[in-house]
Amino acid sequence: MLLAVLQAEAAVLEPEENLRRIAASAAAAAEAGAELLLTPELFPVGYAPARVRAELDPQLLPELAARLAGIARDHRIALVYSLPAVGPDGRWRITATLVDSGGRTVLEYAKVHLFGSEERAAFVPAEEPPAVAEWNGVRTALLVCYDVEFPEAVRAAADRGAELLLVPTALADGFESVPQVLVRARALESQLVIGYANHSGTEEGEHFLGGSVVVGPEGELLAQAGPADELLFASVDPHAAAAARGRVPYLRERRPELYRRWEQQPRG
Ligand code: 9EE
Repeated sequence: MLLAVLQAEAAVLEPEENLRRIAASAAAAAEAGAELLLTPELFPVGYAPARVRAELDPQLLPELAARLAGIARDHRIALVYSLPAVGPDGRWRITATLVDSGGRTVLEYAKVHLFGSEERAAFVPAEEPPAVAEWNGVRTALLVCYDVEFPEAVRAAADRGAELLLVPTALADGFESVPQVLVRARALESQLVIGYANHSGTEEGEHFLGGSVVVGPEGELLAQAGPADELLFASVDPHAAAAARGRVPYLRERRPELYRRWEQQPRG
């Protein structure tokens, strides 16, 4: 199956402009035969936690979500988008959503590991594990940005059966090792496909790396973007995760009960 990844600079607090960009990318991706378009963290509102929290009217969020589902439906392509969400507790979280090509919600996830003081001032960290749902016959899960840098988070998705992990991100310049080393290692150690979609350019003074990747379950690069705006495509084998798990049984042979006991042991 063909996956598309949008890497671009978002306009901070200009959702109309960002939705136009997503719609144009969805049209181009569908035209090229892609079944899914993955977009970066908070792309519809721009990656600017303090300003988004202070200036975005949360009443706009349901309408933005409905219009993003409409983009998926109009172009007959599944879409992963990331928006802020206000919980019943009134607190803001960073979320990601997968809608299918009919605009129906398949998965929702809220970011568990917030990065840095600005994110922590604007949002609260969620506590639910990544859910897994079947999308186009592939067990799929979502994480957001910094979450994927923690092996435990990816393992939690793999342990629930995920074979495809889709990750909107906002990674600054200078952190090449995250897509090139950590994301590839996460895919190899948990034996799944990872799509990692970053911003490029500059938003609110922050320079983004670009360098979005799609990685296979042997840690191999299936596609990688340069530093600039790009619509990246990767052909993904939906059976590759099962094949890798057949060759090396990490998931079956790990010893979680033992690791839990190790964690509970006093240490000197
Ligand atoms: N938005 C984020 O969660 C950014 C994570 C960046 C972590 C890193 O630079 N290693």
